[in-house]
Amino acid sequence: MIRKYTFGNPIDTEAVTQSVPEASDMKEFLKKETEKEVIFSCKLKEKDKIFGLGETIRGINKRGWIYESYATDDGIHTETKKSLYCAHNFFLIDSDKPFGVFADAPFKVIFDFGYTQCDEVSVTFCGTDFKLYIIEGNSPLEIIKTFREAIGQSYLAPFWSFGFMQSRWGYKNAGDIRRVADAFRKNAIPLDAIFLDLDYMDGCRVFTTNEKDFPNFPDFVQEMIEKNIRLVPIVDAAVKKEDGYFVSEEGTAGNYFCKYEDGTDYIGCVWPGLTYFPDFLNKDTRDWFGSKYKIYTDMGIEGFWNDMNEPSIFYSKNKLSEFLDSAGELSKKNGDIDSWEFFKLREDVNNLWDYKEFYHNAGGQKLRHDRVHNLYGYNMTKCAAEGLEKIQPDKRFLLFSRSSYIGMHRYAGIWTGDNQSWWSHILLELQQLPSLNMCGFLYVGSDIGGFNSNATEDLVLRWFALSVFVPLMRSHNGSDRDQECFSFQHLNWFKELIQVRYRLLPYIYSEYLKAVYNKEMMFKPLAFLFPKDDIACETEDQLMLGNDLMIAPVYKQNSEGRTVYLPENMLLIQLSGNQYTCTPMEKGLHYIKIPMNSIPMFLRKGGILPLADIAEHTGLINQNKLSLICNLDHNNSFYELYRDNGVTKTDSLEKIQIKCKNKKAECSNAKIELIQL
Ligand code: MIG
Repeated sequence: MIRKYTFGNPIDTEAVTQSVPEASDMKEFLKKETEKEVIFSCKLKEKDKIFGLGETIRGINKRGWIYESYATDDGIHTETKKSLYCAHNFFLIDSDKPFGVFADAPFKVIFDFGYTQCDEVSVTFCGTDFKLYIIEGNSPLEIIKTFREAIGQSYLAPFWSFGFMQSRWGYKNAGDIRRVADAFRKNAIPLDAIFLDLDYMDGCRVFTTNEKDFPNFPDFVQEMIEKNIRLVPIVDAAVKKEDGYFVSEEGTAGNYFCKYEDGTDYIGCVWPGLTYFPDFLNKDTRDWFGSKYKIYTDMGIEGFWNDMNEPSIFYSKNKLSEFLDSAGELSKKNGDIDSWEFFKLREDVNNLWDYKEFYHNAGGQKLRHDRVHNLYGYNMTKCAAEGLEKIQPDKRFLLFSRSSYIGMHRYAGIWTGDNQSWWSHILLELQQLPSLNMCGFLYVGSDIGGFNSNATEDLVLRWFALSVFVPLMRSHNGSDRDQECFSFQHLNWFKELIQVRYRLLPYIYSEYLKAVYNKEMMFKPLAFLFPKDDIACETEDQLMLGNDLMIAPVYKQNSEGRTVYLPENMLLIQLSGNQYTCTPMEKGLHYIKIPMNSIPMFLRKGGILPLADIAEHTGLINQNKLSLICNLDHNNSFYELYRDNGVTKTDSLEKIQIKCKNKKAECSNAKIELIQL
């Protein structure tokens, strides 16, 4: 059951697509209402847990911290941060009477989950126009499904984007990309795509290419397609301000950019230098900017990543002038400034823009940016998805964004931004997965090996061993040290891990499709499936992938394995390249040895894990030949495999029943050859 409460006169975020009846009387939770903000609160019992909020720091149970939903470009994700790139305002309180809350507001919302007072939750809306949804149900999973039905079906990524993909901020030219492609193909390491970061553009001008370093770009795209490697270019939000540059000129002429209060175009600075900011809340801007993706799709490009769309601003023209003026005053002191002046200077230099400086035009309504801040990346990406839909209506493109709001999950996936090469960030990724799924984001992943800081080989290997399960499997970094698998000593270990990904693809993709179509979570905390098991409820470093498989990656350095909790008897499967071992294990705690080149997973009783043969890219996977690992329960096991053509948006979903009885495997699709392992 879902109820809606409307406060004031909110703009439509389009997060909820279902029509939800308006309820009245919200008094039970209302704590304080002023002209500026509205606060709701409720008491927590000792055992209550809180789940949700999508992309945030900290654990799966979010209780015991304060979060601010305000999209922020901050690349240092330590445990005391409050905001990351996204605003995913859905959470649920798991108690005797569990319920979910969706704070549908495009401005800042503060979630105090037992931070100020450990037995109280409060939600502060920093504004008075918003919608609040309360979702009731018998269990967390039921509440989540109700919510997911209300926000509409998640984005369907193409099958090829479930292959392994390599990225690096630092591939300077076509030669660098060729070397990467060749290293993968020469060593027969599976690969489906290589990403293009800023350097493929001409001076970071969006929708251009750099002729000097990437000559004959369309030919280069084709050359890679012939190697079965797709190139995926980055698209930044800001547009270079420059006479003669078509995007800049069309944008100013069409009034497509955000404006100062006086109606002149707002100017800030991002990578290309002085920039304008497309007003993605304006439909005309979206139609215009979205149509530009055709420049690349005409060359054969099938995927994009949208970056810097919080939006990230280095400085605004006005704020920088003010700063330089005050610094100029200080410079008269000939270096003799006191410590307070020095620290103020340092703080000011980090605050050279203000989201209150510029305005949007949303259907004729003039809205100050800070009031709608959390919708910017969402609408940039919606604009891309709609543009791509016009180009080829039924084709699935790869599309993911850095910033997002709930609602964007219908148009694209996300990656979790600039993480670090820290062991704790392997665990952070694992903990973000179920929270993101709750909010509808299924095609997700983080930069394997960490984006910032230099990585060690063991960290990257262990990170890979988690990422083989994650829909968006991309190695990306921007630090000095090379992080590609062929940059380290044990190329074969990496190869064996990536090969496992391709073996697992039928299962991973099937579980992804189930989550999309059935509005379910692909990754669940153990607490959701084993709510009566106290140890399972506190286990935050293992997940259920689908209903049959449990994963438990290593995330600590210098460990030969890890302790795993089994909430029931399961079959331990270790995969490495073509090799596999199976060991039945009893319910309880176990220490398990996990070699660097091997991936453990645990199959529940009655489950089947289907495996494909190793392939060098997704196009070579034989979907009609599956090897089965069965964990028989009273001589029976079963799996329902979802698959489709992986290419079109409609009309190809197939549900296939696979059964094993004693030693005999059967399949509802006669074309599929089954091999029992
Ligand atoms: O300010 O395009 O998160 O993945 O490599 C840095 C350069 C801008 C941030 C993205 C990162 C990307 C980088 N970008």
